[in-house]
Amino acid sequence: AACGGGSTDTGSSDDGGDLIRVGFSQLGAESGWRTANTESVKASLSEENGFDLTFVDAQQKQENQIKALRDFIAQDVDVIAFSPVIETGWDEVLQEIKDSGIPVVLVDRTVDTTVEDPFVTWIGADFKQEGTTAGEWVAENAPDAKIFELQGTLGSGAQVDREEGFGEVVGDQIIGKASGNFTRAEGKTAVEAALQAYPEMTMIFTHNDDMGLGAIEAIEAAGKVPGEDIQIVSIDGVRDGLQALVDKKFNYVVECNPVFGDQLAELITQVADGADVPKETIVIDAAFDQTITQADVDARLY
Ligand code: GZL
Repeated sequence: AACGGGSTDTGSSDDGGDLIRVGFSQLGAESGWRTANTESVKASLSEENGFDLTFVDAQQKQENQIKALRDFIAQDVDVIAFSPVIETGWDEVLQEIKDSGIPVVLVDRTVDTTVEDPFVTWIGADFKQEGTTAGEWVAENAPDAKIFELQGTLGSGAQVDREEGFGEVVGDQIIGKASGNFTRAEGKTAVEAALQAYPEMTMIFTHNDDMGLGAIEAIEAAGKVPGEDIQIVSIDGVRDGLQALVDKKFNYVVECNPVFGDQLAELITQVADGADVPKETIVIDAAFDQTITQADVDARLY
C-alpha cells in the first residue's frame, strides 16, 4: 500500500503514480477551530504538493468516521489520517486498518484503544496544558470565582484533558459542569440552563470559543454583562473568540492552534516513504488577555 516519492513499479508520473494517496476522516465542522483546521489540511495536502486527498466530514458522528476509515481501506490508500470525535470505540476498525498494512497518522484528537501500536504518529495540541494554563490564570486573577465549566464533546480527548488540567488547579472553585458539544448553539442552551441552576455563578470556563460565544448570548439574554457579572475563560483563540476578548466579553483565551497542515503534510510524506517519524508533534499554543488590541485580532490568520 505504501508508495511515496521516488520511482515505483507502477510506472511513470503521468498516471499520478507519484501522488501520495491520503484518506482523511475529519470529525465535523462544529466550530471555527475545525473550519480553520480543515482549510489548513486541504491547502497543505493539495495535488500540487504531491497528494491525492480523499477528505470526508463525519458531522461529529463516530459511525460516519468508521465508515470513512473502512472506505479508505477498500481504496487501499497509502496513508490514513483522522481526528477521532471521541477517544473510545475504535478498536475494531483500528485493528482492520492495522491488518491492511496502511499506516495511520492521528490528527488533533486522541484515541484510547486496546489495539497494539495503532498509529505511527500523532500531531496536535497539549490539551491538558491548555486546561492548566486557563486554571492558572483563574487562580491568579479570580481566586474567589464560582465557576461553571462548559465542556466540549463528552469523551473527546480535548474535553477529558482540558477538564483534568483545569480541575487540578482550581477544581474546588467549580460549582457545576455541562457539555455544549463544542458548538455555539449547544453552548448557549447549556448556559441558559446553568444560569437558572447556579445563580451564584461568577465565571464560565468554556472548552472552546464557539460555546463561549453562545454563553455570551445566554448571559446577555438574562440581563447580565459577560466579562463582568460573569467572566469567561476560553480555549481556541479563533478570530471571533479574540474579538470577544477585545470587546471585553471574554476575559482570557488560551490558544489551540489549528493551522498545522504543513507539518501534517511533512509527517505524511515521511510516513509514506517509511521514514522514521517522532511519536508525537505538539503544536505550540499562546494565550491572550484583555490587553490584546484590535490590530492583533485583525492580523490573525484565522
Ligand atoms: C482542539 C479541537 C477542539 C477545539 C474545538 O484541538 O479538537 O475541537 O478546541 C473543536 O473548537 O471542536
